[in-house]
Amino acid sequence: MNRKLNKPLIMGVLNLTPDSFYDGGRYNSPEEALRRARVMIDEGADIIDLGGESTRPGADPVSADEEKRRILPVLESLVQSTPVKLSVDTSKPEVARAALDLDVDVLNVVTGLESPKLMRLVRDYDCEVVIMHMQGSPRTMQENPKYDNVVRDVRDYLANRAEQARSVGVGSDQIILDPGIGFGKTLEHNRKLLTNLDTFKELGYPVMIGHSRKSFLGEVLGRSVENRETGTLAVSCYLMQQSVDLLRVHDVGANVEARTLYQWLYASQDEKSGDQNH
Ligand code: HH2
Repeated sequence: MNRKLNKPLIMGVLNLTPDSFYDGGRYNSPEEALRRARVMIDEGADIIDLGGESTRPGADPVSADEEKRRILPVLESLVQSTPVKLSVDTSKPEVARAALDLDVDVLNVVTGLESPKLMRLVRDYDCEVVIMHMQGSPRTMQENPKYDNVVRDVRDYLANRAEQARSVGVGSDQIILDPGIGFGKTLEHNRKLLTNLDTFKELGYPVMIGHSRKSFLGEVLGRSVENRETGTLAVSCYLMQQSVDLLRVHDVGANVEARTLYQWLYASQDEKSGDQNH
């Protein structure tokens, strides 16, 4: 069994917003944001995901101009100075195009790549895209989320979005799928998704999970958002065991350490199975 060295990839979250549920308001200037990005890169992030609009439950949308004003100066500096991949978390074609013009590698689209314009941008710029499932919109998504069967419904939705993207010429190697933990999901919905990840892996695309510091951890542990790093790490280790391909997290250093230990443990298992084969 040969596990790829950097698996899962660790995507570090960098929100340039006043109101994100954990890091909102922390990086108010491009200088502070760049400093944070450099820390995450030093800690071993494989990808940095820049966000200019909070999608936390109840969040109000912001204009494309405001999102660009928040993201583009930081993205421009990072593109010139960092060795890691860069991603932009946006659902607006205008913001996506401006980021792609600056050479961003990944578009992280929490609205399922439903916009044909965004789909064409992904095809034309040949970037990677995270297609995430959300029920409803951030403003109301947690009011009363309902599914016939959450695992099947989310899987069918993601399969359909990926197929739609392929039909306009997006390559299979560009697509990453994400069931969208906490986006129009109850505690039980989140648990069902997290315990049926094979169903998503079977679609044949890399799978990403964004569980970091989310409210399901608070509900289970009774912890505030500031005190959910340990809970996040516990779930990260479980996700590594489930062969998830990318983890989107706020605490990059801790997750990279967990991955190093996980790989070390599996390297010893690989040696054992190698011995048995001789
Ligand atoms: N979660 C958040 C934002 N973007 N993208 C993907 N693909 N998957 C996720 O689970 C995901 C995401 C929410 O987290 P955060 O960015 O920290 O908060 P906010 O939306 O309040 O800015």
